[in-house]
Parts: sequence; C-alpha cells; structure tokens
Amino acid sequence: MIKLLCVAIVAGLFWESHQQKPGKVFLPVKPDKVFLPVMPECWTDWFDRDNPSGSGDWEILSHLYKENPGKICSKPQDIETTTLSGLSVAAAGEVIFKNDVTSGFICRNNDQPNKKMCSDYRVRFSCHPPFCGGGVCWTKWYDRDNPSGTGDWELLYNLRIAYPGQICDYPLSIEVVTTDTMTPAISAGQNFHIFNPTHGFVCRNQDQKSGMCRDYKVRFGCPCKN
Ligand SMILES: [Ca+2]
Ligand SMILES: [Ca+2]
Repeated sequence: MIKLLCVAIVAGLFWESHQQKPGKVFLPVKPDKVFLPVMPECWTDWFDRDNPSGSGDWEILSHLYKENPGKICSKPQDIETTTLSGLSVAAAGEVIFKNDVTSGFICRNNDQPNKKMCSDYRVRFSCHPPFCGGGVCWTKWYDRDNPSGTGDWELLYNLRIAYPGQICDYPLSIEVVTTDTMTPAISAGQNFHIFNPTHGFVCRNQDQKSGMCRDYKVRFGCPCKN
C-alpha cells in the first residue's frame, strides 16, 4: 500500500497514468525516459589575488588554495576568467599563458605586444557541492512510499505536499539510500526511472529484473541559510 496518493498537475510535462488503488493517480512523468543522477555544479566566489604591475597577473590555483583555505574544491570542473571590468579573456584580446583548472590563470606582461601590460583579471571555479558558497545543508530523510504498488515513488512534488515547507525551493542535490541497509541507490543494482534533485526519485517495479524495487528513502541538499 502506498502511504499517500496525490494528484499532480504540472503543465508542459507528459502524462503517465498508474492504476493504483483506490482510483487512478496521475503523475508527471515522461514515459520511456530514464533520468540519470545529476551532479549539480556551482561557482565559487571571484578571486583576485594579484595585480599585473610586476611580471604579470598571476591567479595561480596553488596560491589561491593557500590563501583561501576551504573556499575552492580540490578538483574544479571549470574556470571562468574576466578582467575586473568584466571583459572575457577573448574580449580582452591579450596573450594568455595559462587559463585552466590545473594551473589557474597567468597573464605575463612579457608576452604582450608593444610592451603593453596585462589587464587585471579575476577568476572563479566551478565545483560540485558542498564546496560553493555557504555549502549544502541536508534535509531530513523522507520515505513517503513503499514499492508494493507500481514502484517506490519519492517525487519531490509529492514530498512537498506531504511535508509542506520542509524542502527548499531549489535543491542542489539528492541522496537516495535503501531504508533497510542504508545502501546508496547507485550501489543497489537497480534501474531508476527518475533520480535528480529537480524531480526527486522514482524506482519502477517494471524496470527491475527481479520485478520489485527495494524501498528507498531520499533527502535533499539545500543551500545553507546564513
Ligand atoms: Ca588579478
Ligand atoms: Ca520509499
């Protein structure tokens, strides 16, 4: 038996009906599409540790790590560089020595034509949570449904109705584990229909070789309130 039955109406989404007692329940799901886990990314603050007045503008990652402990993740996914006035590297049109997630950014005055000096640049990095901003604060665990019907439906939409005001408007991440052994869903060896922080989690019995999902619980990573 499922714990709660709700009627979900979401414009713009495909509809899929599920025969669940008592009566027909509609859920906003794109049929035949499997959503894989999405690891969200976010940007660090901007960093401007150097001025170009010496040999150039050195925004080296190793120095930024030392000078800003805990503020940059160990393996940034991406780097963004602009001048302090907001011009992109391409728009500034200068000769750049390094601009990558391994080294950071270096503009050397010697490389510029006509003895021109580098502009003053700033950099920021794209990281996975919880390394950005105020980090990630987790909600409590939610286990709204059991897999005895069509599967284990832990949709964010339904959780918001069942637990009003508890989950932030824009979750950054989702964590899903089995209710009995706390095994991470990714390690449970099952196929998931929906698995992302925007929609929540759905395991359908029809997608499993065994014909039955395990019972899962979910929690969401939200931006921490200061
Ligand atoms: Ca700089
Ligand atoms: Ca469940």
